[in-house]
Amino acid sequence: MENKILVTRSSMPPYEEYIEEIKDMWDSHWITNMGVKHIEFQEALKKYLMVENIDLLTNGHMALELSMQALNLQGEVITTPFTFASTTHAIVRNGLKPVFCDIDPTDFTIDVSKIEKLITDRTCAIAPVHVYGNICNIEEIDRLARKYDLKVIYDAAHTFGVQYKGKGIGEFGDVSCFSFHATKVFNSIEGGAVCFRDVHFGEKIYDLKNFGIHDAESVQAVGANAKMNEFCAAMGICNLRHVDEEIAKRKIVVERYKSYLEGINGLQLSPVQDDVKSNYAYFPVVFDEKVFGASRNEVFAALAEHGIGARKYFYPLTNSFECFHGEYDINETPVALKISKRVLTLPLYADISLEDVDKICDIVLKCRKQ
Ligand code: T4K
Repeated sequence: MENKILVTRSSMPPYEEYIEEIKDMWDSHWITNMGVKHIEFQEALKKYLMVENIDLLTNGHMALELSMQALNLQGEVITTPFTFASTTHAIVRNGLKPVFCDIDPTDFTIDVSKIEKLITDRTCAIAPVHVYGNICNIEEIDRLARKYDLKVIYDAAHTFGVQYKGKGIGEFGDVSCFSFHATKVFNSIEGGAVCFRDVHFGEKIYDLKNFGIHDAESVQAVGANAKMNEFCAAMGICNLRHVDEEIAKRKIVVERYKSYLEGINGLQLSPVQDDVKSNYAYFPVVFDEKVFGASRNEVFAALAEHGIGARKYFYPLTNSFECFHGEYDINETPVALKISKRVLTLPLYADISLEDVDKICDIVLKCRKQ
């Protein structure tokens, strides 16, 4: 592990800062179930993410799963297979049917021109994913949702702190689900949040994350246990103090990568999106083997030989998972299929040295067969 450069590395606050933050708990003995840290973290996040309503959960996955339950969805949900297992699993675990839409070849989010023909009388919602920090076409999704009376649940796991047209990204759709997992731009060790429009939805989520318990003598829903504990909330409070600095450092790393890889024939990088304040979450590179002179898998192997752990996010597509027993046809999402076979996310975190970035780019470029 020691000399390896991995795809990411968790941001940690100064040790003393965290110890100071958790000290009170040795007096109070209150370590979970919506304690003071939970409340403080939630308020701080509400401000930082610029959202009206927010609730904390144990992770991003439970944010998605319980949101779909709270919305009382039934039938089909239009989504994409170019995502982490979580998005699709949240749909299936709610007894809903995922209907896979293809992705846009430039920003890897749902291709809005292909949504309408997937809508049937069984469609109840759209679950689009903001991928790598790139945001979906929010206006068009909003228009379709209104036209067909559909709910919109954004998977915003990759878009912590992203703003669109000066608004927090969590303000769009009916619900946006964030992840604060250790591998994300911002972490609370494990953690997640839902940002939502409807206060009634908020009341439901609050109950659902606590077994559906409404009060001491009334259990109104079949809920789960998805409460964020006080140690995670304390980590979140500390990391939030440093997140702007971390994002600024990520930007420098991304610019360094671009200085080597932008404009190279056969390499496609993530776009800079209009009106978007980015969080520099991931650095994906799509390799066109014929033009570049090396395949994604060859580059992956060359990096691995040097102890560099790039990752194939997102490969395989979720609609090809064994657990679905061939229920879905991957050829119905050809762009997603093509990108998933060609994409590699290169190491990106605030403290990666620019020398390491240079080394990674050098290895990538040397893979080309002359
Ligand atoms: N929706 C989307 C679009 C998502 O990407 C995710 C999660 C979710 C929903 C669900 O949110 P959560 O329920 O997780 O909050 C990782 C993460 O576990 C997962 O959170 C994340 N997406 C996904 C993209 O990546 P793995 O299996 O690739 O993680 P792992 O353990 O291989 O870690 C990757 C690298 O991170 C390691 O090589 C080193 C570094 N690392 C990892 C850990 C666990 C650290 O530096 N510290 C750590 O503690 O899934």
